[in-house]
Amino acid sequence: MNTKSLTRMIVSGLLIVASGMFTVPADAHAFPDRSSPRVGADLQTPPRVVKIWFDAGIEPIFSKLIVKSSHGQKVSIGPGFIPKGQQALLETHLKPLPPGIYFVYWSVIAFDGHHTEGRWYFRVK
Ligand SMILES: [Cu+2]
Repeated sequence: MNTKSLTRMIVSGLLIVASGMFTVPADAHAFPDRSSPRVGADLQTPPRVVKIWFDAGIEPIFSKLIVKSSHGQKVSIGPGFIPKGQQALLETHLKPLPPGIYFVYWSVIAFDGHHTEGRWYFRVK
């Protein structure tokens, strides 16, 4: 084997290793990383928005964020949205909230096509 073909073999081997390192794991579905308000928060001032930051990119058309009162009345405006320039932030605006407990329902499809959803609450004093 001459030097040229040996070099070619080593280079192609390195490329295979490199592409393996940057492969996104198949289980990279999206889970909440943090939120505003925080999960279970007791708030003196009613929030005007709810934001959830995810640990992976989410699909805009399939991702939903809805907030309901403890009586099941929807208090968020629209289905939730991903702000321009963001990939992993889901947000919704809220109607003015009287004191009470509010449930946040989220449902997203990650870029890998996997669905995750959950529910948490916060309280306005
Ligand atoms: Cu996944």
